[in-house]
Amino acid sequence: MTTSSVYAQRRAQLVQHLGAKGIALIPTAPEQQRNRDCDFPYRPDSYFYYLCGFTEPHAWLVITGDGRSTLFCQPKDPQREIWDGYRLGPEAAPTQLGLDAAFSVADLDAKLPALLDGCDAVWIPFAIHKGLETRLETWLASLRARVRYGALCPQTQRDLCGVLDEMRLVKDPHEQAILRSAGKISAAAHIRAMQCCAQMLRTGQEVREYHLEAEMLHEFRRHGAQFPAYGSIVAAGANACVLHYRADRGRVQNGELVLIDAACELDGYASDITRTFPANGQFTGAQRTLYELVLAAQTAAVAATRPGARFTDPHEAAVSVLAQGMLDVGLLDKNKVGSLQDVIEQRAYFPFYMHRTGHWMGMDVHDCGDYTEPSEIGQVSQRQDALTGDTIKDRPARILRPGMVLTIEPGIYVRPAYGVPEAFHNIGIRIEDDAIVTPTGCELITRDVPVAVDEIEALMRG
Ligand SMILES: [Mn+2]
Repeated sequence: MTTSSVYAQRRAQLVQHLGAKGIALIPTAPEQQRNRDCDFPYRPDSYFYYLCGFTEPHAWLVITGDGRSTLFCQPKDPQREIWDGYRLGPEAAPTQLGLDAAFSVADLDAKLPALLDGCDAVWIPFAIHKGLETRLETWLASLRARVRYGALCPQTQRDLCGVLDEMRLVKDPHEQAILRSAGKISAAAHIRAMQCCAQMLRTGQEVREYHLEAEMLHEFRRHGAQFPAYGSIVAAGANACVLHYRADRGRVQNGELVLIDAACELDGYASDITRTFPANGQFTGAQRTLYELVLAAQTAAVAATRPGARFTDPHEAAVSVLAQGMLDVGLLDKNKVGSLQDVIEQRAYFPFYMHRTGHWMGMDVHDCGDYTEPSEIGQVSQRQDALTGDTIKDRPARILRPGMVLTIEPGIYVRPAYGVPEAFHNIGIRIEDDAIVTPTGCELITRDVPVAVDEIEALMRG
């Protein structure tokens, strides 16, 4: 299957939802200025890219219920191309991208009213593109001005995100292949950073968090990945207890752990890996105790990730292992918090484990897709949260199906506090892998970098 037929297939699937007289308008992302004369590196909008694979800015895709796809893109311009680079241009776009027609983006205002004429519903992604609604209103107003001459205005506007989110939630083979490649590159980067860290310490060099970040970025780019998929976290020692810490200039000390949550984006698809390792390549007893606990929680969560299970099942499996472990190692005092069941019900584990065990992953690292099962959306139950007292509305969680992709990332974070064993103070551990749900269970696509204590120690040993 050619790449352009992958996109054609997705557009055909979308057309099924639009209705014969529907029309969908999908702009790509705007360029974003970073500071004077400098833009952020350009990345196309995920929905737009998903439907046509086109990466230039200033482009719109229009898909109509009769199955036709029209692209509006930057016109050829020899002068601008000297400065900004090659443009595909509307003449070459239909053949190159497998579309029915293409025009200059400068013709949008002239062409859109005619394309909207006679349509019954306009589908746009709601609340994503600033100014889109205003732009659409201009086109609708100019169409309405012509009703006397027989023009027909659409009656409804509908959110395109719902339909596309459902499609994007289940990854096709083309997407799964890119996700696997992204996972491999990111895994190699983690190994590189681990080995570099131990090597530098062995040779008496000063190690800073940014040294390890640099190794990660080097490895991403070396294999063709365009960007990091999100802001890299490289946290030495106590910094690992700050969940959204960024790679900074903290000193990596012999004897401490390092937590790295960093991964690349390849051809529009994210990966998301966290590893926690001893800076010098050897876990201490206390580090190992907590690490093995988080790993056991991850193993339980992986086992719970299979078709037919709920999205929340891996989280509940991880929480159960972590909570029991917290009682066993003395992070929680049985005399104060009671049994395992009490710990879970009262969320007594929360000071040490305060985030969810995973999220959807795809083009966006926190990918789109409903976390509630669509067929059970009406089954709402209410409960009081044990910690905050807030009323929480629970709806049945999404049922996992083959092709869904999610992260599995339990952790434990111990800030110094009265009553918490001192040996565990300032230890922060997270282990994160990316899983594709398969017909029988799940495939971990990021395990080229190991998680077992002895395997990590082995690869960091000279
Ligand atoms: Mn993640």
